Amino acid sequence: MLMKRKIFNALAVAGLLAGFSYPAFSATAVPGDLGAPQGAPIQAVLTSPPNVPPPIDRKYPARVIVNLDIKEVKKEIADGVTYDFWTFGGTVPGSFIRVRQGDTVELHLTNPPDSHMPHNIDLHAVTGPGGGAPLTLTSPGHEGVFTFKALNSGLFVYHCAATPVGMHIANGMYGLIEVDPPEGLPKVDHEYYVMQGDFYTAGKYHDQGMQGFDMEKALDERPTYVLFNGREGALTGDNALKAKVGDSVRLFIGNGGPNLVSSFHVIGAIFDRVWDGSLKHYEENVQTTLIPAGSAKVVQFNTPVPGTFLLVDHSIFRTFNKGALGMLKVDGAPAPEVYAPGPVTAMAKAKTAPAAPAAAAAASGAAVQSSTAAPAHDTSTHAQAAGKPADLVATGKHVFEGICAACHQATGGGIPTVFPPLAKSDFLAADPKRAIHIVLNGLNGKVTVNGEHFDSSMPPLGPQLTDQEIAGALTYVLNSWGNPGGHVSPEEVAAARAPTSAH
Ligand code: HEC
Ligand SMILES: [Cu+2]
Repeated sequence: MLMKRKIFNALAVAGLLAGFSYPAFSATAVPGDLGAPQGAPIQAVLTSPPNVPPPIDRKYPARVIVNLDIKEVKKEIADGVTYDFWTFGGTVPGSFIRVRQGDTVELHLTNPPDSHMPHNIDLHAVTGPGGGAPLTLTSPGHEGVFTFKALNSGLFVYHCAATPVGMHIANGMYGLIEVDPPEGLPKVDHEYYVMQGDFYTAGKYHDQGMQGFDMEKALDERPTYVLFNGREGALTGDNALKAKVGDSVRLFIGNGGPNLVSSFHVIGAIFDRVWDGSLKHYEENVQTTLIPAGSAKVVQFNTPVPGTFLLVDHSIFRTFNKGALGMLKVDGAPAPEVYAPGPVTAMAKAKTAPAAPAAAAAASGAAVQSSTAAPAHDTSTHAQAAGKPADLVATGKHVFEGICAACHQATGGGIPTVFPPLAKSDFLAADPKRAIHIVLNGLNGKVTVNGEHFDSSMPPLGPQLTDQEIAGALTYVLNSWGNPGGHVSPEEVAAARAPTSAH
């Protein structure tokens, strides 16, 4: 690095000696250059994820000052698991930077005295060797400064490139810089900042306590965690991204790596537009978009239907077993003309007594893996014949594994922060009959199960399951995994379906 720096300086000096002087170049001769900076220098607005600085409506190129502070911080990577992160601005990903094409960016990188490492910054928005890294290598207690002109519009990754580069990135040293085109981007209701990264801890997934970096796992590209915004749960529950029915949402979505390529997908949404590179051209109607390590895309979609939409890496074990899960909660009235359960068939009606309020189901977006609902129908004939508790449990096991296990897991253990456990659930034990209403009508909002908080949504299953099947599933749950036992009868389910019909 030092070597390169010397060579670079030597070349610059040689250039000057040879009679070059930079202003002698015509400013507009460089493609993408919009001329000399005008007006007083501007202090860049930086934001922490998932927030994005406001769009730039300035009509001229300016000199923009970016003050980026390195922070080495100990933080939770998952509940009860801590990790020593290295960051730009204290967060993973680092502070979001937004400038306009043609701007001259003066970047100040400070490394505080209590840091342990030298760091630098390579911005993919830079045209110049090393993207700024050789000019910004900064020891603890120092500041590195360099200036570049943002010649290309687009969304770009920045990262630390100090040795060992992989380790600096694996520890969280990356972020995004958006270079708005001169005419700006189309207006949307929400812009959010999300970045995927893979993490290599000494212990296994969810091993508690402080976890060090595991170089061997990193070399083998075997991450312990794959995360959005540097922490499991950074974008779920209370931290979910938010929108209202009818809004337009734009995600600035990056992948810091260091190793994995992301198959970014939002369950239940189609990206109306995906920009890669130039913000002039876009792909339409994209279901899953590939984001290479060290790259970023802008995706945009509308939210006409309420509910919870899951942000995932469609290399899906990463989502359900390594933490790569985010949520977008869309509030508003159901839109049954776009998304609704049913229509309920005559046969289903006969089985289920008065039909449950079907439109409510449309409000629930948690229809994750809802195709697993199919096996339940195989059991329905059998279920109709079943009556004794032993048969109920057999039916119930089948229903549970076909439907409930998709979320609550076959072990009943649930998924931290997203799906509560049913095994030894204190919430279930406190009022087993309440569970009948939960399965019939779904459950939204905050619940606490075994001390863990959940703020998610379970879809109503009343329209889809018979009284027999629901009674069976709950009886099976109550008698499995060390739960207190007990029995829910089909009659109790039938009564709960129609609490007000007293004829
Ligand atoms: C699509 C995912 C999903 C499916 C399928 C599902 N649940 Fe749930 N369930 C949830 C979520 C999410 C919650 C917590 C809702 C909240 O946070 O408000 C929940 C909560 C519960 C609770 C109360 C909390 C607890 O842990 O005791 C019970 C009981 C329950 N579900 C039982 C079932 C049963 C039985 C089935 C199958 C018949 C089932 N669920 C199917 C997602 C699901
Ligand atoms: Cu670094």
